[in-house]
Amino acid sequence: MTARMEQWSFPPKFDDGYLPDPDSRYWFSHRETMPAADRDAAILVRLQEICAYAYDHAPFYRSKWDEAGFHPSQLKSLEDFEERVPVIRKADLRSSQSSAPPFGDYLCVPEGEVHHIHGTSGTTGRPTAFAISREDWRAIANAHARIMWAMGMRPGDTICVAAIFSLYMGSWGALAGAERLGAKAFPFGAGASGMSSRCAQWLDMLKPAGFYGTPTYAIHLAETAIKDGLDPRKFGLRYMFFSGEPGASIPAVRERIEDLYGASVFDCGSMGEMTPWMHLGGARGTPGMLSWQDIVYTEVCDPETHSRVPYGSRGTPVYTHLERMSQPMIRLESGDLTIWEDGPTPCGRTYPHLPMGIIGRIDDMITIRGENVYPSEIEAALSKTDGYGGEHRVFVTREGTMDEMMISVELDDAGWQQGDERRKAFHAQVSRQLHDMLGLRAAVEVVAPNSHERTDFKAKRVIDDREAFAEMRRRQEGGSS
Ligand code: 8LE
Repeated sequence: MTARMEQWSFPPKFDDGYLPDPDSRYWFSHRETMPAADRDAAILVRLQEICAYAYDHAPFYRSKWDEAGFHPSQLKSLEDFEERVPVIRKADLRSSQSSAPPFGDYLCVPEGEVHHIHGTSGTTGRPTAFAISREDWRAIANAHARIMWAMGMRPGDTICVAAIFSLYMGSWGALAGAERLGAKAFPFGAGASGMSSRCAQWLDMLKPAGFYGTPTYAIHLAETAIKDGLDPRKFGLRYMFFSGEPGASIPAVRERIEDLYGASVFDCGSMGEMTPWMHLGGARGTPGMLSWQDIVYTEVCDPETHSRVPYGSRGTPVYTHLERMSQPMIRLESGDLTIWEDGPTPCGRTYPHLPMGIIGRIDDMITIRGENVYPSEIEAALSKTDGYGGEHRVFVTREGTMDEMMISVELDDAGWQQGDERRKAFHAQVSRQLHDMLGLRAAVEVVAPNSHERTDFKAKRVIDDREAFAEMRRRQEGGSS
C-alpha cells in the first residue's frame, strides 16, 4: 500500500516541480483518501524509522528514552508508541537549548545544514530557537502548498501574507507554501505603524485571491479599510486562511469575517515547533480543521495520562513529525484543547477532523464560581450577539475569597449612536447570551466602539490579576513586604 503513497519516503524527498491535475481537489489523492487503517500501518513504519533516527542522532531523545525504558526496536504498534514513548514539553526543549546552545541536543543534522533560524514569540523567559535545514524547508513548502491546494488556492493566484515577518513561523510558513504552489506571493507583512491603512490600499489595488493573517487582524483590517472609505468586499478576496489563535473555527467569528470580505475562511495551525504547522488545516467542504496524519502524526490525548481519547472527546493534541529531519518533535505535548472526530470528512479525506478547531490553551481556562470557561467561548457568545462592536476585554480578579469576572464589550457604531435605551438593551442581551451559552453570570460593561485596542497579531483579551494578587500575598506572608 505504501507503494501507492505519493512522495512518501524517509528521509522525505519531494518533486518540487509536481502539481496535481488542475481539476483535482486533492494534491496527493491516494495519501489523502486512502483507508485510515492503511495509512496508520504506513505511519507505524515511519515512526519506527524516525524513532531509530532520533535515537541515533539526538542525545536528548536517547537519554529520555533510556530513562523511560523505551528503545525504538520495541515499537510494534501505534499503541506501543502511545504507551511507551514519553511526551516532551516546551520546557524540555528550553532546558536542552540552555545546556547545549544554541539549538539543543535534539538537532539531528550538522549545523552547517541549517537554512533558517526562527523561534518562539514569547516575550518572557528564554526563547527557543527553531533550526530548520534546507531539506526540511523544502518539505515544509511542499506540505503547505498541498494544504493550501485543499483550501482552493491555485498556481497564479496572488496571496497576501499579512503577518509580521520576524521569527514568527506563521508568515514564513504561509510564504513558503505560496511560493511552492506557484502563486504570486505578496508578503505584505504587518507590525509597523500605519501598515493597516497601507495594506487595505494595496489589497484594493492588487485584488489578491488569498489572504493570510490572524482572525483578529482581519477584523481590524476591515474596520481600518471601512474607516478609510474602502469596501473590503471589493478587494476580491476568495479565500482567507488563519492561524495563531482561535477564531476561524468559531462559527460567529468565521461568518463575521466572511461577511466583511465576501471570502471563504479556513482555519489552520498547530505550533511553531511543529512546522509545517498547517498539518492541522482546513479544506474546502469541511468546516474546522483536518489532522493531516501523514505529515504530523497527531494523537488527541488525556492531558494527565497522554493516552489517546476516543473520537468525539476532548483532549490535548500530542504531535510527532513525520517529515522533518533537523529538529524532529516526537510526542510534543501542545497544552491546547480540542475535540477530534473520526474521518472521512465531507471533502472525502480520511483524516481525523477537529470540527471546533483548537478551543484554546488548557492553562487559559478560567473558573468562575465553579463554571469553567475558555476565552474563545466568550468570544463565540459575544460574536453571536447582535450589535457586538468587535472587541472586548475579560477582567478576572479576586475579591475576598471569590473570583470575579467583568466583561467590557463594545457596542457597534450604529447602536451606540442610538443612545441610552439601546445601550441598556445591548447590556441585557450580552448578559443573557453569556448566561444561556456559558452559564456565566458576569458583570458586563458596555463601551463605545473602538474603546479597546486592536492588534495585528494574536489578541490578548483576558486581563487576569489573580496570579499577581496571589503572588503579592505570598510575598507579604513571607514577610518581605
Ligand atoms: C487556535 C501556528 C502558528 C505558527 O501560527 C503559531 O501561532 O505558532 P505559535 O506562535 O508557536 O503559537 C502556537 C499556539 O497558538 C498554539 O499552541 C495555540 O494555542 C495557538 N494557535 C495556533 N493556531 C491556532 C491556535 N489556536 N486556533 C488556531 N488555528
